[in-house]
Amino acid sequence: HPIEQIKRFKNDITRFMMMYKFALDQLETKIEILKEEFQYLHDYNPIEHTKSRLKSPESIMNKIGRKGCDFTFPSIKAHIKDIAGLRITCSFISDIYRIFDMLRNQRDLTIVEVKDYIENPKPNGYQSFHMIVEIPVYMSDRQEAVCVEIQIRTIAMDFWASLEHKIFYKYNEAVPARLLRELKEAADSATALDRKMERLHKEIESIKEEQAEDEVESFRR
Ligand code: 0O2
Repeated sequence: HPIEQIKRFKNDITRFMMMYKFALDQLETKIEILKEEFQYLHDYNPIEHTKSRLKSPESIMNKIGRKGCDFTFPSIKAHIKDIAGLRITCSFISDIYRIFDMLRNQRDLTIVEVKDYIENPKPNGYQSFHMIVEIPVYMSDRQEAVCVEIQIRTIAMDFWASLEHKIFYKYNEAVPARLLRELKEAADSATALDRKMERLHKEIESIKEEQAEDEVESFRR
């Protein structure tokens, strides 16, 4: 019966999307653990904030159309790897690679793909560290390996990307040349700021280390 078929299809979509939600929940817990432990060990927090999102069914459909893959759940799962997305914002560039290393060392995570737009920024100036990871999700009747796209960036990179995203959509993708030029300049300024902040951060960290060593020394004497 068509009504029954529609009900079953709706149920399948909900379960399909739930799988991605569970993958995100698990990753967010992992990040929270890393954050708390790192704060305890180093008295410093490399993560400013995290934001997760599930791609809307409409945007999944558009991407299937663009990629030309089949409208079946296994095909969507195999071809669309950013249905679940997690964005991690850090203060400093070195934190980005530190988080990447911490995630890379987790045995239940498989790194499927890495795109380093910090080493190789996009021509428009976009910078961010992207990775696709696969995480096992255990459900009542099965286990699935689920892909999540993780974007790690600094506050300055995030600031730039959100403005660029707004402008891109406002002009319906046909952004005037002057704005594109100014956006590229703004991306260069963001890079300069990130580098300067990193340098200052390192300087402060080494002063802190020296002070700690002095304290140990005076305690010994
Ligand atoms: P949304 O709404 O953020 O999800 P692929 O996914 O591999 O088919 P692509 O473009 O090769 O496509 O993936 P890539 O380069 O890893 O980029 C995917 C995501 O990065 C985008 O997702 C954006 O979130 C972000 N991104 C990439 N380039 C830019 C850019 O030039 N400006 C901004 N602001 N963000 C960018 P979606 O699906 O486009 O959108």
